[in-house]
Amino acid sequence: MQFLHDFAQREGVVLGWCKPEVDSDAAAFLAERQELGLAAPFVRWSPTERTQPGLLLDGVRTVISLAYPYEISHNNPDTEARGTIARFSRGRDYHLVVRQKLERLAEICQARFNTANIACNIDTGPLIDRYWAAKTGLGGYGKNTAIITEEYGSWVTLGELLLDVGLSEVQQHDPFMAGTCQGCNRCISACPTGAIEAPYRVNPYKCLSFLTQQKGIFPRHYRDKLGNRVYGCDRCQEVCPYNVELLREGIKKKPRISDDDVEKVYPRLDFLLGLTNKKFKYFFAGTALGWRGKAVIQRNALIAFGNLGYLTEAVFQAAECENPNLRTHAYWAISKAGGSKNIDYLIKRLKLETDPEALGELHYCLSRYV
Ligand code: B12
Ligand code: SF4
Ligand code: SF4
Repeated sequence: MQFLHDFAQREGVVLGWCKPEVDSDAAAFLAERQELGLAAPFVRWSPTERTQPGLLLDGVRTVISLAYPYEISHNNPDTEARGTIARFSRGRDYHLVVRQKLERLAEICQARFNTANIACNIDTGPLIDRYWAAKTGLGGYGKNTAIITEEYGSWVTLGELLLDVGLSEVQQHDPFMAGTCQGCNRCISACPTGAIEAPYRVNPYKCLSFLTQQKGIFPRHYRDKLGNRVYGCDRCQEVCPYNVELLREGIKKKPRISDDDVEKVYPRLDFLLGLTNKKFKYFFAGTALGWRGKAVIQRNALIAFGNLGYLTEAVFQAAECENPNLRTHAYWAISKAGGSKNIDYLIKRLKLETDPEALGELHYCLSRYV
């Protein structure tokens, strides 16, 4: 399948392909996670839909898995209070980039095999991307559940192309066969919240990546662990031996994010808190965190302020804004900074706060001081 090798080379991606054989172990694994209440709540597909490509494309005979390496270099530029955006969300939205690559490949397959019966799947689609990547041998599971490729470590995002044509050189790997992962357990030890409860088992409700994306109150017992992350978490990948060297060197094939884009990589926390809806769209539409909306990112920025022990006027403005969720997290940040002036400010807010949740937070924060 030289044309696939050529495509991968030209587009700077990794490809693997396999037959769409249904694997009952995978569906059983997903069903078990669901029964234990450990499936991510925003995934609405059933275990059967997630493991059977035939439900997405009638007559499917091949699944091509694609791994797209994203930008990973860039260091926090200066000492200003800044947040960190996880690498998969930096630069152009990977959903768009992977879809574009899959569509380009679809056009080539269409012309070559004279078939229009082709489907793309990415991220929010039914198929479980990592499973198909492992099955095609494109990469293998790490204990942190990430797919690790030889060339780009686990710094890749994934998608699939489904074809009603059989291909040669198919790889048929057993996804649940240990092999790629060196088993060093560094990811498990480094995870700030203990979310990797056992090898190959991540509890999403403990995972900071999940928590930074959830709306509402950020669980109090995980706020300290968040550090300055405002979207996603890379810790269990940063320590993986497959990734460490790449982090030092960067992924050379990819264009670097320009230095002008620093606010999309390490945004100043003040800048985030000052964003209007229009400005948020201007900066973050077209990135993978654009869909999440401004309020969640600002909530995370307030927690980051608290963890850095650093306050600016923007935090006090958030403590008096219209959004009770932001007020709640601003109170937490102010109380973390401590100091009699800040505590007096929180005491004054007791008389003015009307939202029950925010008032509860004020009482909690003050109980540590008075
Ligand atoms: C829900 C989801 C999440 C949830 C839950 C993740 C989880 N591990 O359960 C949350 C929000 C926490 C999350 C976080 C992240 N995610 Co996410 N996420 C998804 C999504 C939408 C569905 C995944 C899912 O439902 N998995 C179900 C669970 C049960 O599967 P699993 O945890 O991977 O478990 C597998 C292994 O345990 C394996 N297995 C089981 N037993 C055994 C035994 C052995 C011996 C072996 C070898 C394997 C094995 O089989 C399971 C089935 O795949 C996918 C996109 C998609 N459509 O697939 C992206 C996806 C998995 N996420 C991705 C990314 C990039 C991330 C983050 C790195 C983002 C970040 N920097 O913040 C983190 C990493 C956290 C982590 N350690 O997994 C990429 C993964 C790329 C890669 N290289 O693997 C995906 C594929 C998105 C994409 N299209 O590129 N994610
Ligand atoms: S850090 Fe070690 S145990 Fe974890 S995925 Fe990487 S090689 Fe495997
Ligand atoms: S992404 Fe962060 S919180 Fe989630 S499992 Fe990895 S290290 Fe733990």
